Amino acid sequence: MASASAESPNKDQSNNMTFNLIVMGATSVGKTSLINQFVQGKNKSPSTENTKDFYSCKITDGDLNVCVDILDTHGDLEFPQMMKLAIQTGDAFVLVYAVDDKTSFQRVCCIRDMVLKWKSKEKKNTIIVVVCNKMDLDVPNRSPPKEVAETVVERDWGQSHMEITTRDKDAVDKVFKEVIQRHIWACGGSAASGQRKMTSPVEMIHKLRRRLTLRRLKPSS
Ligand SMILES: Nc1nc2c(ncn2[C@@H]2O[C@H](COP(=O)(O)OP(=O)(O)OP(=O)(O)O)[C@@H](O)[C@H]2O)c(=O)[nH]1
Ligand SMILES: [Mg+2]
Repeated sequence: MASASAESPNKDQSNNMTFNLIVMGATSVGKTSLINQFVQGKNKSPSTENTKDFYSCKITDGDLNVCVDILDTHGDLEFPQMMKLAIQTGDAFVLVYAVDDKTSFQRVCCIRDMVLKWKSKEKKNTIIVVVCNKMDLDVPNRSPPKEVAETVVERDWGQSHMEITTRDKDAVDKVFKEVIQRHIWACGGSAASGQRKMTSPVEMIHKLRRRLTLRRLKPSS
């Protein structure tokens, strides 16, 4: 584990960063398949440690060494205390639902409510990436429709929504890249492409809000 600095709890002076990523969602939506595809993929370091539910990956991102500790949870995680503990240890969350399971998006909404409840201090900054899985299946009457899911997650929650099949390694890697980059942004580091300091989605929202407030304050001529 990287030692903590006063500036950020997750980033030390030697450019090492570590964070806990929790993968949650209803039963059989593909959480374990998602993680397996990622840790078996090209981003895996030789030192990757796997136990049944816990994976530790070292990834190089520009000049940063990022250690991602991934916790795989079960869809039937019924005990509230277990759920609470998983949520409280998480720095970022991937919430998975399946395109062919109507109730699994509702489950994502419930988990997101619990994340906000149990991470009340970091509420505004909690990173959540919602993944709609099994996009390889032909589902005629998708529920909720894509537009509704995207509106809820991206506009109402200000989070990321991605559609994938865990059979597509590139798509899976993009999910983890999104989480890792958002975490790096949140810690004030630079993004994967290196030199360019990128604006985080949260910063962009703040800037937009500030601009709108200023416009409202301007006296009309
Ligand atoms: N068609 C399709 N099937 C998938 C996909 N991803 C996973 N599956 C299948 O869905 C089933 C459940 O996958 P898991 O990864 O075990 O799901 P899980 O969410 O970890 O399930 P629990 O741990 O029991 O909550 C398996 O039969 C997978 O092969 C996908 O992208 N497309
Ligand atoms: Mg599983």
